Amino acid sequence: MLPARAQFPDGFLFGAATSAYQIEGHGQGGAGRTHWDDFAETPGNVVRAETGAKACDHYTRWPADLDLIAGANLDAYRFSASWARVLPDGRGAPNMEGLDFYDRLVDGMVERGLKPALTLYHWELPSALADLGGWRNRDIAGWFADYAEVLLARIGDRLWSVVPINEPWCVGWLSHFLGAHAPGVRDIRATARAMHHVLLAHGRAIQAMRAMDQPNLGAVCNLEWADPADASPEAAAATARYDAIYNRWFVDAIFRGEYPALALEGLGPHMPAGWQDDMVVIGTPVDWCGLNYYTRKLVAPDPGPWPHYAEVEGPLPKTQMGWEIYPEGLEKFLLRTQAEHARGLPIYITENGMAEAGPPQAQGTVEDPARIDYISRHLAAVQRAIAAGANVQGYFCWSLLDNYEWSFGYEKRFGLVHVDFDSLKRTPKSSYHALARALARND
Ligand code: IFM
Repeated sequence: MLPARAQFPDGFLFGAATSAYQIEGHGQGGAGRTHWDDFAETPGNVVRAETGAKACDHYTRWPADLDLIAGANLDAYRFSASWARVLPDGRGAPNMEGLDFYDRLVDGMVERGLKPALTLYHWELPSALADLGGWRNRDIAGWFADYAEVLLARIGDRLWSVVPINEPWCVGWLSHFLGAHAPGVRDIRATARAMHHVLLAHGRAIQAMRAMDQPNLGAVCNLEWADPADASPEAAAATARYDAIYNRWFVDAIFRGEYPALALEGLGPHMPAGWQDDMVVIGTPVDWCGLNYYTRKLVAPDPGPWPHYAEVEGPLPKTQMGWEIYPEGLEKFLLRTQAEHARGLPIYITENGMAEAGPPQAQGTVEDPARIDYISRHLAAVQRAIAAGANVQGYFCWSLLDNYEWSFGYEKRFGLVHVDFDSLKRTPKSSYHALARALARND
């Protein structure tokens, strides 16, 4: 059973999150080509080579989707805009149809009493900019700030909050070191540059938005709790290195203006010249700290090249993604974030949820008790962190709809609402109904 709204502090915000490429249907409305289209069309990168061309067809079905959010008694909707829908070539002439779409969408949220929480970039880089080196090219920081200005000049007046980049670790490390996301590069020099330029773009966009008097600007990083696979000093050292790269690089830069030494050990020699001079821009103050949390990792030493670690399968129950369910990690991160990074600023859990497969039953219901249990255990972790003094002010569930789970295509189902990817019919799952009951206001 999910804890009721009344069991959280007054004003605590509940929301659902999605992203543009994962739900909109990027093949419609004049959007430009993105590096995810290129990545997916390269054999072997994505399950069944699926793309976001159709996705959930949110582009035309958005009014019904917003009704679903309001119907779950949620307060806010965390959505993203596609850079390539707004500026098909990443720069230059805007796609008016794209701007009109986001204008209508934001109006639709306001009409339903939902707070619009915008993310400017959730991974669909225009291919025209990828051709110029994408995140490896320092100029991307300026292109990104220009895109922020174009979009916010149109919709900024109605937004509750804005975040420049979703999960910079995925933009930098996952996409340029592990090669598991677009552009699928595996190169340490590209990694160092992408991990720095994505932060520079964040800082430049924050400055551009401050100059426009845009309120309530945040940063959203994904964190995975790291535990050593055994009690050896070598495992402890590997875990500290993993933690530095994954969980400290981005938040240390944004909230402390520095990079962790353990990560610089390997990335330092590959950083762009003069990177130290950018740290003031990167550390431009924000108004809140967003944290996306799903799982933890067990880490062992590895004899290979830096960073000399390997992930080891853990013993805990797992989701459809194979990710261990570990709510204690969320509690620990909230307390660490409060002490070391947010330091009094509001903290939001901007994504949390699980993938679980389950088809609709004959009577048109989808039973997902494991998701209810997952959310309820993570909300309990939030309550414990609040009781221990963390300034947590909201929780967003990932995700409203089953959607395009990147290199896993449409196979992994994170939604509170089931989507039939042939008919595009939406069926709220039992977790959706449980959330609606827990969040109902009795006044
Ligand atoms: O689907 C993703 C989302 O795009 C970013 N955060 C994690 C989710 C689940 O993998």
